[in-house]
Amino acid sequence: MLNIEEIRSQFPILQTRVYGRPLVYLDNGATTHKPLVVLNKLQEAYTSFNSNVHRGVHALSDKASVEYEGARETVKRFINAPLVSEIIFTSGATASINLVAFSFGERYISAGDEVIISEMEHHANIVPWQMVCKRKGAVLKIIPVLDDGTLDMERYRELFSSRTRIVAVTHVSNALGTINPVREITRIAHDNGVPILIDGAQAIQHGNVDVQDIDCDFYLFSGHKVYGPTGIGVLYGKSEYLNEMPPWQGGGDMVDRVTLEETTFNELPFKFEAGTTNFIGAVGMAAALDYLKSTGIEEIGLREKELLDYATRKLEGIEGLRIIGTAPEKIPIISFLLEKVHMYDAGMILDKMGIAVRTGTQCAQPLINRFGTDGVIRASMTFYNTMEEIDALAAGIVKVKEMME
Ligand code: C6P
Repeated sequence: MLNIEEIRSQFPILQTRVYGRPLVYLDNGATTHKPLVVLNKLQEAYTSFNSNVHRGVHALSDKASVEYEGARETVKRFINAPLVSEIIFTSGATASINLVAFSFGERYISAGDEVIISEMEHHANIVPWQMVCKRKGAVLKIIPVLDDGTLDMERYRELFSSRTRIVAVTHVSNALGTINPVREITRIAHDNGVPILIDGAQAIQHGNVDVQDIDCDFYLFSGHKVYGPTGIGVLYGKSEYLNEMPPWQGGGDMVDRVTLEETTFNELPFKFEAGTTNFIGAVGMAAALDYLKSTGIEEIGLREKELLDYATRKLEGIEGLRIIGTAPEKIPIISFLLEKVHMYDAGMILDKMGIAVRTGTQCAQPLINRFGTDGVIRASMTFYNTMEEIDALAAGIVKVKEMME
């Protein structure tokens, strides 16, 4: 059992008041708050070892490099990657997907080839693939979403052809909360001889992720959604692909030898880390992953299931409220519509009550449109949320209805 009061005391921003009311933060899908251990680690980094990594022989640079490479080890252990050289630091999930789409695309995708994504992807896992398909003359094929917000697995199996080069799907839908069966999705791709990228931006903070167990070829996430800093993220990739893929960006640290005529590249993972990386962000993110581990990922999962069940029951009881996304396996995200109130009106009135929810397409426009609407209201919870906050949301929605209907 988690001690939620004690946990909440570790997140200073949760004490904030908004318009004089206690903050009810239900926008954790967009970004999570940071515990003191992360904030303290960032302070320690800037005040005691700030110096560029891999570049100096002096003490501070050495300490910063050790901390940075230690953060890479922490990520490797957290996702159970086989090799530390398979962990690449990026600026976030979006950058990780763009890296793969560009670099894998350069090496492996040609005119007439096919890429499979799903209808439930965040824009970050749609647009980079559209760009590479356009550049290469390749074709994007789409796994449809069923009415309950799960993937149409039958259709998925039928999408493969001898021209399929890669599958890119999300582990968890940011808009519906659906947890996809990524092991099965991966096995089907591999049965067809095709590698797979999994977008873990909404998954890694809610349950154990073991990339060897999933057997995916690429996995990625952002630091700011796992209670770490912004501007840092991770790309895990199997060396058999990363070694073959060309660099994405050129610059310092990603090189082996440079002449004015020609350059040879550094080994993994540095080949994909051009320029000064966000080494302090990496160290802060590692502190966040350690915090999650010591809090207990399993306990977090159980707590979040309780929150989801309670919130679902509460919201289902409100007349005229329709939940979009009713998959049997979900993280604590509830997207909904109110029959007679526009989502933006609802979001703005809830805000005045101190309740933060997200309104709109959730950066997943094709998915939202597939449910016959151009936006939803999304309450995304995490383990530090309370049942009282869910009560406040439900009461807030009832008030919105009273005011607007
Ligand atoms: N989703 C949300 O409110 P970045 O912006 O690079 O950290 O993450 C992009 C991204 C990629 N995949 C998924 C599944 C995501 O949910 C996100 C970010 C936020 O749902 C902000 S749009």
